[in-house]
Amino acid sequence: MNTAQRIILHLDMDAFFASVEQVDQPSLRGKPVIIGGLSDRGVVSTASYEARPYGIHSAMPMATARNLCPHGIFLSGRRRRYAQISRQIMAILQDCSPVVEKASIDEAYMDLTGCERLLGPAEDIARSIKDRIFHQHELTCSIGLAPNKFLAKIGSDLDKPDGLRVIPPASVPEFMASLPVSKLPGVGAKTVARLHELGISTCGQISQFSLEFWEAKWGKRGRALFYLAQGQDDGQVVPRRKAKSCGAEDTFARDTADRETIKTWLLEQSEEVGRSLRKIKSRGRTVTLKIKFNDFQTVTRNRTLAQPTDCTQVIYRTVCGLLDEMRLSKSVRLCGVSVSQFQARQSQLSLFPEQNSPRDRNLDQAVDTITAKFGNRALVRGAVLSLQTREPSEPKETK
Ligand code: TTP
Ligand code: MG
Repeated sequence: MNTAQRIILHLDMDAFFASVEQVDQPSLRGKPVIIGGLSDRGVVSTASYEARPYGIHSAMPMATARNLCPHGIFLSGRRRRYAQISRQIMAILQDCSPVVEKASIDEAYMDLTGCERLLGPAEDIARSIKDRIFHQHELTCSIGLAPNKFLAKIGSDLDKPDGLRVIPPASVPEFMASLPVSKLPGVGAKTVARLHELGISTCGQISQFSLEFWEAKWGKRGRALFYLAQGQDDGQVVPRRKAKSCGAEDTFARDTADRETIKTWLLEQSEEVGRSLRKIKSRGRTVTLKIKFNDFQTVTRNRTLAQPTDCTQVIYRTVCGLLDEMRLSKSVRLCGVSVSQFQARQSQLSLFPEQNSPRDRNLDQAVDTITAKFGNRALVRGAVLSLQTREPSEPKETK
């Protein structure tokens, strides 16, 4: 494996959700801000750097976080706002290089190999990315630069927050020698314990045993461990494939069996899905309704339309029809809408009339124009607003 030729950048935003809140609400700056589910079963999504000295971290039960930092500011978070900022950050990266792989809502890899001739040294590119993100969003990020994805990701974590760590190829053996085994991807608490039994706590110690030793011990996993411990990884930076479906779902703060409440959520989700489809200039033929009951049983129902659609009203009417046909024997915990089976837009006249009326299309256009100008929350169809003042949804954040 030859990893010396590539220059890989990994970028990860600092305390992402909490930092966005601190930018949008300046009164929160410098304060411990904790984002997550605020109900009894809620967990922490993230905490600002001011909250971290109290021991608060992602995935911790919210009740524990409240005990650790009673004066903290606890917020349920605004997923769509974070997704919007995430898209804008990815656009800044794509401006520098087309080879950008979005790894999660706040992290991405870039392959800068060959970019240096055009854009200057990789470290300068990294600094200019950090500057642009800060100037446009007042947000800081941390970047790792290394000969492969694995090392770049480790690098971005080393000097957080607002870090920039370069791991040159020549320094890799020394860097790996002292790196704790727990930093290796796929090495969880169990593997760490088994390695400790062998007297191994650093990657350097793994490398003291031969490839044959690790293969005999743990097979394929042992082989992967051996190469990773030497800082070798030939994973490619793969720009995301085009979406095959577009969806939105929400977990309710309180389970409900009330169809009208569910339909109001379906309207907001249809709005979101329709807007996304129009933005990416795609239309889909299959509309799917997803319902998760309070015992976690999940049911999906779908309908294939005669014509592909990107129209909010068509999506909404279809999922409402599917809901009407569904028996709600138990309370519902989550509902979701998705559209799939994308088809290219056709300019020639269709044999079938559009299922959405000109009035629906005009309404979609008006909503899109206003949200493009003022953000996604600027205009939400009336029914959604009346629901939101009654019952905010629990955020469901996944990385
Ligand atoms: P991370 O990058 O893991 O965390 P972070 O950006 O908040 O903090 P750091 O400076 O250490 O990178 O995750 C990015 C966002 O993803 C985070 O702000 C909230 C969300 N998230 C969850 O919702 N649940 C989780 O368990 C984790 C780890 C993250
Ligand atoms: Mg982050």
